[in-house]
Amino acid sequence: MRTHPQLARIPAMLVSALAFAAFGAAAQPATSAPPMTAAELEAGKKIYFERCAGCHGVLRKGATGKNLEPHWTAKGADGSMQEGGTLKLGTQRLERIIGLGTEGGMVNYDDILTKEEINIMARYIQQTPDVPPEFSLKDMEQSWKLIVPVAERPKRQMHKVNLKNVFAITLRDAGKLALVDGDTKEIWQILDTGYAVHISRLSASGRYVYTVGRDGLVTLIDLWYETPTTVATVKLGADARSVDTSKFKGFEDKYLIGGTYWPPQYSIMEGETLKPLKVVSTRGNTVDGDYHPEPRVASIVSSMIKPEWVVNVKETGQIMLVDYSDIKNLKTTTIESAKFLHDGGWDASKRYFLVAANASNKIAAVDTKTGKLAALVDTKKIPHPGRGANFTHPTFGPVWATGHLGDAVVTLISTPSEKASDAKFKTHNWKVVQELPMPGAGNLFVKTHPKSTNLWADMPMNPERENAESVYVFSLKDLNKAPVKIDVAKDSGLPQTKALRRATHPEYNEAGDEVWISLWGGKTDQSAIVVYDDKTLKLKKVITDPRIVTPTGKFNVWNTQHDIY
Ligand code: DHE
Repeated sequence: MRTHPQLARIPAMLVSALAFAAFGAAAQPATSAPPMTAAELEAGKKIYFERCAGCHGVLRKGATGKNLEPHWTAKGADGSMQEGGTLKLGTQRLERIIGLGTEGGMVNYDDILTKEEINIMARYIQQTPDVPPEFSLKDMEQSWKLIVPVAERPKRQMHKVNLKNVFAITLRDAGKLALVDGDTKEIWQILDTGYAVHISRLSASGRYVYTVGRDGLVTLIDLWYETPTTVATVKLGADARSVDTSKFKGFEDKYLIGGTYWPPQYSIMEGETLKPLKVVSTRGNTVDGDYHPEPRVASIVSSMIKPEWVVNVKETGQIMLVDYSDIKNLKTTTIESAKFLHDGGWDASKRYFLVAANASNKIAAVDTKTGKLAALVDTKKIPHPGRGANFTHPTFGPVWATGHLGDAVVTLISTPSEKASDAKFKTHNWKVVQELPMPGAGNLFVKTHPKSTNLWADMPMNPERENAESVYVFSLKDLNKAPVKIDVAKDSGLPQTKALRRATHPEYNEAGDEVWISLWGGKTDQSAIVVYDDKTLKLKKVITDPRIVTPTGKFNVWNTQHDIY
């Protein structure tokens, strides 16, 4: 059968980068699943990986998204649509869910996928899941490219760009990273990276940017060249989300750690070359005591007070403190928290790491000094902090903020402080002290800055266009006041498109007086980065260019290097 023209538009580069060929033998349709041609199966496999696996898991056991195994997606072998009193989904219902989304938080795909693609996906997820191959240290070594050895790199910064105010910006569907000069707001360089770079992190030195693509490709970019240059790449596996360097004194940038969704493991590399050194599986038991075959590595952060990384394992709900002082004799502390661990950030003191256990509607706080769980805080539905935001609340002292995908609030949690002047706030510690009402659910990221009196919150996953395309700004001086709405799509001056132009990921500049918002449009639409003055909330600049497509995360060098949020 001929591939649908929409599918033929997907660049061949992405297909090979995603290594779908490596996903093993073609899936064998379960006896009850609707038939599919080999071309449809391949298309389904590719779309599932790009759009669905992040939430539902490669093995479709479910995490942020529901379980999608055939026992309840497909008809029984006898044609029955019931299993133990549960109504099975079947093609028509699945098509509706994929197209229109659900109230449970599943986004609608009718503006991203064609009708035919939606039909393919509805049939694909009734088939037995494909089990991708493992990825060993040897596979990493074979993928490793040291493009410029350390000795051949510049000995000093070869330009006058203010590196502290450079922004690394993911161009998601283009598989690229834009480096934008924050002072001039000019695009400095656009580089090829892995597909849909999820995060960029900075070296402790501030010289190197590390990106990790959804396809598991880590790219090491040297900012000292006349124009930023990729000096090494390595593949971690088939599907990844997180990286960080070693930041403890004496170990600065000696190592890099990367976490993968598939295979479920983390890998340790040399920080300046990406030479693979060690792979550690995260397979094991959940906090409930059940074995899980796919415990994916979610957020990772490097401690400044010990030679340790905090590695959050999604499906098991276990937080691992990985001591990198002797990687041949690796010691890890495993801290029980709750499921499913996702994203998170430091409190203001940088002693506690707060991470969303999103399916449990909790925030887990780990004390990196004692190596123990400090608290499990109940919150509203599906907390999604990004890295969160820290500020001093007028009544409750130091707080850390998280937004929610599943509820219309921003939650403020009191965090401990060793300052004598904060002793009076101790009784509030690890309690939700305030919930700031938002106009709807669907928040992904909140942000503030020590020099700012504002708290910015996006809501790109809200189903209403006017909400998804706007951001909301709370005044820290009066948190009882409703937030100011800013219509980012309108301010961009770009024409309205069929696809939503989601306003997302507020990021401050180095000075803390500007906020940059990504306007994340359709994969073929020109998008923009819209810059606001933080004090006046007035539009300052629209950075747009035909190459700016699907911008998502933005990482200011100084703020990322120093965990300022
Ligand atoms: Fe993310 C952070 C996983 C969907 C943009 N995202 C993270 C982190 C994880 C994660 C584990 C924390 C990394 C760290 O700190 O080490 N994200 C996932 C998913 O599993 C999920 C739900 C589905 C998927 O298939 O990936 C998902 N994420 C998205 C998006 O749809 C976003 C908006 C656009 C995209 O690129 O796909 C998106 N995620 C981001 C960004 C961050 C992030 C920008 C970094 C936030 C920060 O400020 O540090």
